Amino acid sequence: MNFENEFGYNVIQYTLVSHVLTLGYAVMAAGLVYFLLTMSGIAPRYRLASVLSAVVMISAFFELWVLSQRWSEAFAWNGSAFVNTDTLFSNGYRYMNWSIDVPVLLIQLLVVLGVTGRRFHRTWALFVAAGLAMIYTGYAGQFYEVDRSLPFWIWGLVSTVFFLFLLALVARLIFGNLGRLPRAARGPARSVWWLILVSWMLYPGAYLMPAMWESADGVVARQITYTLADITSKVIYGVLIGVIARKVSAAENCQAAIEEDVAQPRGGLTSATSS
Ligand code: RET
Repeated sequence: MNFENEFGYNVIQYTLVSHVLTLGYAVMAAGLVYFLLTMSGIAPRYRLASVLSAVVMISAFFELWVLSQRWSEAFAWNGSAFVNTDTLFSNGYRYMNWSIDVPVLLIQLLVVLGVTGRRFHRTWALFVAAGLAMIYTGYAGQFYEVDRSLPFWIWGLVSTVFFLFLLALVARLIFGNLGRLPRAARGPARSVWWLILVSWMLYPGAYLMPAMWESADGVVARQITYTLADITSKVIYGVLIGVIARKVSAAENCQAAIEEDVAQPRGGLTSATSS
């Protein structure tokens, strides 16, 4: 039993969730095309960042697709509301997806910040270990979200410790490497920090939703929160990582990156002054 299976839904509530889950996987498909097609403007040594964005898109696409299918199978119209069938809806699929995406998202950061050698492997291992620990302790806790007995709070708390550790690691990594980035890439790198801070915080918010808003509207709010978190932490994040990779590539004299830089001034007069 999960939070979502506790309630019946009116037409608006049911359809909102259905639409928002569809938006989720549609954005992942769009992101996949974007990341693959913009790869050519990045120097080969940073292209791994685009490949990893594509990996994130594929895994999230399938997870959100399955979740969306589950939503429509788990409830049926009974003449006055959408009520439970014998299929359960579960956010557990999301946690399985995070076990792929969280390590991959963090490794992208190492690639574009130009961390190499022993430092790369050490931070890589810490990211994977702390990321998986955060996810699987949270996964254990979410099984108790309906009665919210002790395990819900204990596992949630343990997961939060790993989360804070990861945030500290990311902050140190970004701000410690800012000086090694070309000037044009420093702004986007700072934005990546704020994006991670805000978008990752939405996930514990969704975990806590049963405790804050125990109703069908709470379920709608939770799925909107998850989708917002997914789009920002995976797609917008990937776009920013790509911007950094292109700036670094251009600064390292990668011809393709220089030619594809749409923000590069064209020279000459603008149409407003020339006419
Ligand atoms: C849990 C359990 C409750 C406490 C905390 C959590 C944090 C989850 C996070 C998930 C991030 C997921 C991402 C996925 C992208 O693909 C596990 C909900 C702190 C931070 C970034």
